[in-house]
Amino acid sequence: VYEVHEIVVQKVGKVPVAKGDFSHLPKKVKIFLAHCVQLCGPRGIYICDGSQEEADEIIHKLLERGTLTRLTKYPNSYLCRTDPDDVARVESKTFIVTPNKYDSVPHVREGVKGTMGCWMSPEDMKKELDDRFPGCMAGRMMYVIPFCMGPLGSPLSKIGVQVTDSNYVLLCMRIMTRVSPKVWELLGDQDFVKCIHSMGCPRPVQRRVKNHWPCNPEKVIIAHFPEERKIKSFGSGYGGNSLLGKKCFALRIASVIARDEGWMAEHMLIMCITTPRKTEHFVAAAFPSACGKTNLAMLNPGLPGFKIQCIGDDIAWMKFDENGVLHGINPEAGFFGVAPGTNMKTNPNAMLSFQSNSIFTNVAETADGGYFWEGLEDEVTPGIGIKTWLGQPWHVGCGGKAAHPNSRFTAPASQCPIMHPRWEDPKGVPISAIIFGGRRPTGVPLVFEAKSWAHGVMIGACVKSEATAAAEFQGKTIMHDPMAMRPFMGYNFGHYLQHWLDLEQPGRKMPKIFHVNWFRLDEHGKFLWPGFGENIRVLDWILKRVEGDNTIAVSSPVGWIPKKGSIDMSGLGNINEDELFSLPSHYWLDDSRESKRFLEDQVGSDCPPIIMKLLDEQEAAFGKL
Ligand code: GTP
Ligand code: SPV
Ligand code: MN
Repeated sequence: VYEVHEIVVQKVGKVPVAKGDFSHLPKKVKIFLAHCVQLCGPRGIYICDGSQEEADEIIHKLLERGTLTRLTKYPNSYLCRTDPDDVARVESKTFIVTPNKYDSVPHVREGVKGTMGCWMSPEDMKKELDDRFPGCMAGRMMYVIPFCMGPLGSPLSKIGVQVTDSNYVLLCMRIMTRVSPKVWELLGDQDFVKCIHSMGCPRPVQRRVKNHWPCNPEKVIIAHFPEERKIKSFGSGYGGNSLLGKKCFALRIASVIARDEGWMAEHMLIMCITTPRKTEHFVAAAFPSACGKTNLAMLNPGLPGFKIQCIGDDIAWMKFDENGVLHGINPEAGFFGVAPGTNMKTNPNAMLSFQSNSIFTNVAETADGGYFWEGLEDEVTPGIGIKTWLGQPWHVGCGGKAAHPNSRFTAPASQCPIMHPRWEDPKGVPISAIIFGGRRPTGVPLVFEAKSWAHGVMIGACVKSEATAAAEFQGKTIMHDPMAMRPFMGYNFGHYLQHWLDLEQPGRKMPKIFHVNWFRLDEHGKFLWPGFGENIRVLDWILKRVEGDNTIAVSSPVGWIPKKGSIDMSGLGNINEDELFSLPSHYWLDDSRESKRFLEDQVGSDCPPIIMKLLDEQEAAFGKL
């Protein structure tokens, strides 16, 4: 043990420790850092403590360099423009690495390209990484970030250590996770998730740096090693590619840990609804990226007598407790939310969360030092000068987009005015319903309810949505995004479905499962449903069902659907309820067949038979109508 320590100190000894006390770090951390130093060759090590002073120092540097612009309209808030080639997650370069391919991805039909995750063999990945990481931090500082996903000390929380050569990443990690020296104490000699991130732009730089945002788009790679609990990310500084606590750890690595330990790591918001009946319910909801989780989690109810409180807006870790009740925590500490569309009408609580201490990435800027994006037209001084996310002059009505469609705000969750007092409860909150949804322009009604847990798993497996700007896809194609987890699966999706099915056990109180669709269009391409705050009306119906109201639902081939008139439409004006709730047989026959084909092609023999059986039954039921 002593020798290991000596060797590590010698290896690290070559580079100065610019900040922090290397010698008192846990032994396993020292060994990890020695490996990172040897591999990446930084000019120094900076051990972060997460303090405000530390952030101030980094911000000062980034303002001088031009990476950040101060938004003078709000205290301690900044705009960051990335390289225009580094604006979203890169799914095609995101890999799960396991010796056995089928631990990572399902058996897809021969000749079909798998879409439920990308696998690479350890040997091939070694070649890719050897071509990128050696010396990748030359001339740069290596920041060491100790972070906790979940409340410090919660039995549901997990610890990670990220090294990165991006100080933007450090600033965002400080908001999105709990960065603290207490993590070192909590960690002791336990294992942790090892996160290595580099912009892939060693000095002297080879590539022209745009917007003071060094990156390496041609060489982006994001590699996950579930067995070693390790993540290596290269070439991109963008959110889901670089804030490794978020999608890489809290979903891809954590989904594997969750399977092994019997819990769930899901792409879900958690919210609390207090009804006029004074009942309080926590629900979790999974929608694909940019399909409305943040908006639902902070909804401003359009009906009187309801109160909404937020626990989390993107990721939920959930585990059945000793009484068989599913409890969930939000492993994150901040919001990395879609900016466009957010305004005081659609999501006032999000707006109030980022009035200070926030970072805005790829949004536009007003001449009076404020942020701007599509949707804020009525909330800025009329006629004010605007600079787009690319730095070009722009004004309302001149065409083109001011903000990138995937521009985001990064804000501390603690600043959201409606955080639930228990949002950091180490035990988590009891979950009474799970909701799936997506952008479904045709065929799919506003809400329906699964008939059983297994039926709910089938409904989750058939989640589809229009592609959004959160990843590299173009155009409005409808894509399968089962459980809203397609881009975030850490293991074979068929095994994941089986894991969900296996969670149903005697003595457990299984949450009811629902499907919602806020995005159905009429024949003119207009939304049939006002959405946002009015979604409370659907939640109201859902909660009445959770409370056991059997008078408001009727059976249909997709599950329970609202009895006519059972959703409160008061004050909404003209809603075409018949169209909003219709279940066109021809559509659902096609859709059932298409979903079966998807599962046969993409999940193959790994798909639990019950899922196919339930889809067969659905198809047969529509065939009879
Ligand atoms: P990620 O952070 O990518 O996981 O996204 P998200 O699921 O949190 O989506 P978010 O709430 O940020 O919403 C994305 C976009 O959908 C925004 O532009 C919203 O304005 C829009 N949106 C959200 N809810 C609704 C709704 O109820 N109706 C309509 N029409 N649009 C909505
Ligand atoms: C998503 O794409 O689902 C996000 C943003 O929440 S990112 O962190 O980039 O994954
Ligand atoms: Mn998300």
